[in-house]
Amino acid sequence: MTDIPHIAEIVDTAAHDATEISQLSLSGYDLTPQQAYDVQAESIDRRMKRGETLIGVKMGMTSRAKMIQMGLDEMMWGRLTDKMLVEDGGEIDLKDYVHPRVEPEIAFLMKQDLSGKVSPLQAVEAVSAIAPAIEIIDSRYKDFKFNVPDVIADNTSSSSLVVGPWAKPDINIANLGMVMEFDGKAVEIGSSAAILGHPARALAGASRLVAEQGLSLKAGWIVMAGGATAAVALKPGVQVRLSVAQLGRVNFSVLP
Ligand code: OOG
Ligand code: MG
Repeated sequence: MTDIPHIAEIVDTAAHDATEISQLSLSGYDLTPQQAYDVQAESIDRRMKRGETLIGVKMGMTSRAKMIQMGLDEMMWGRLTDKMLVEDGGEIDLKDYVHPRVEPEIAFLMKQDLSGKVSPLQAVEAVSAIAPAIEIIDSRYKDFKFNVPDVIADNTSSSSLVVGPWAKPDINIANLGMVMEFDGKAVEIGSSAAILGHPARALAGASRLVAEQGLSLKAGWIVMAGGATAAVALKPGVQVRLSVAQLGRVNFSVLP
């Protein structure tokens, strides 16, 4: 028997206390992907019992750059809560994280509920706005190493997100240049096309994958499309900025 509540407590405590743990798969917990999603759901329930609310979902492994960096090739998703939001222009403290990295992303704001198999076009029709966004991922596992069930159980390394100004959804987001800077110097340069050829495919993927867990994307939720480039490790005192062509900029800084 796999003790889902016990494993959920392990990953939740690690995330809450920002403490490193060893991979579940190396600690005698060999989960199936479904059991890993059960652990994730239960660990987020624990956060909700502490007063957090669900604000959306994030997609992971939607670009080749991310798949190559992490050595995984399966699209996955995680849950976002209100406590994970960092305001545009805000500050974070590295002591609240284990070994955080940042990723340049695109965020969707849902206009209506969406669930199940939909085309990318149907997916964008359910959106009310689009924004440039930075995801701060922070695997709770030692050395940022994991297999697919490990990372799904750990809420796909979800830690924080910074969302920029919302734009009308009629902008063509197929191929927008994305530049992520540390202190004004480009550290990653990419395109929204790196996200499955078009970020709308990530949104359609989110709709399909949450339905497999009996859920739907809700009106008012944020959906993060996934990193367009490899993730970059944060350093004390760094100012991080993402500029996305036509969508604008989003930034935050790390306390020294
Ligand atoms: C898993 C999360 C991946 C993305 O945008 O691809 C992710 C990880 O790399 O730690 O957030
Ligand atoms: Mg991400």
